[in-house]
Amino acid sequence: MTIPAALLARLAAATRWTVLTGAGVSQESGVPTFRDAQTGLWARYRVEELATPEAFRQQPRLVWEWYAWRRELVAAAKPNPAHVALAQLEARVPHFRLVTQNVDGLHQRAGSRRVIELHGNITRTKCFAEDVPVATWPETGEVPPRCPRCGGPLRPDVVWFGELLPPAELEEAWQASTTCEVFLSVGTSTVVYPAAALPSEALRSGATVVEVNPTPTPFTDQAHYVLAGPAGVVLPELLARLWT
Ligand code: BJW
Repeated sequence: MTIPAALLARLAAATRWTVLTGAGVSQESGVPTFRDAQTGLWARYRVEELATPEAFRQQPRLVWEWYAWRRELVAAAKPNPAHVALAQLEARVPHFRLVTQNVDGLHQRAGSRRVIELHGNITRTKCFAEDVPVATWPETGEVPPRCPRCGGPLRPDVVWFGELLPPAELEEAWQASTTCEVFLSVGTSTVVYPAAALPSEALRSGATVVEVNPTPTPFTDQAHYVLAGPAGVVLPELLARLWT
């Protein structure tokens, strides 16, 4: 992997970094990305058909079971070298912000301490009707289980299409993207808004913007630098070139 010397110099001099991650970062941990075909039982569904409040209203059991399957996948997955490299960056860079669209918690399991989760976390559950977190519920065999307070259906605590992102996290991500010196967009297709606007906002605010992705995205042509390769290879290499 060739990393331009000018980029290395820019990164070495910068103290304010913001990194946006997407599903590609967890791909090497065996967690499927969204715009790749799903596998096995779920191959005939598209994420747009399952990750919506309408889908949950119409087919709550189907949607709950999709998340139950994904929760098991995530529980069995381990952080990969990309997650580890980002945790190491947090420890080295004075003002480092990690913004993720991922709901799998693998950044935290790799040691990242401050993670801005824009789309929630699949390991948490909330009440569909009341929108409040629910930690435990009676196991009655019903799918989805019911909220112990109101009796309504429980759902994963993630952000579906058509729902608002958590306002504090979105504001923090916006601040981090518009005040950094370097911005890395890693393993995201940059098609799902408002997260997809963050690399452009960083660019507009004067940051040096780097995309890390083996495949071009709608943002690729705007990035100052493109490191075309898997995040689990590119990020450790970047760290090694900067600090050894
Ligand atoms: C590797 C790799 C390796 C592979 N290394 N890379 C403006 C314009 C148009 C539409 C809208 C707009 N604003 C809002 C919308 C509507 C909608 C939207 O954006 N639609 C678009 C599809 C057009 N947005 C919303 O509804 C959002 N809400 C909102 O904005 O509220 C206000 C509003 C509502 C309605 C209208 C207007 C305003 C909410 C979005 C919530 C997204 N939720 C999901 C599901 C989360 C829960 C769950 O996990 O089930 O979030 S969808 C899914 O996509 C998930 C992801 O976080 C998100 C982004 O996907 P990501 O991470 O980029 O993954 P992929 O699969 O797309 O890409 C993987 C990439 O990795 C690829 O590029 C590979 O090449 C790469 N890769 N291996 C590095 N080893």
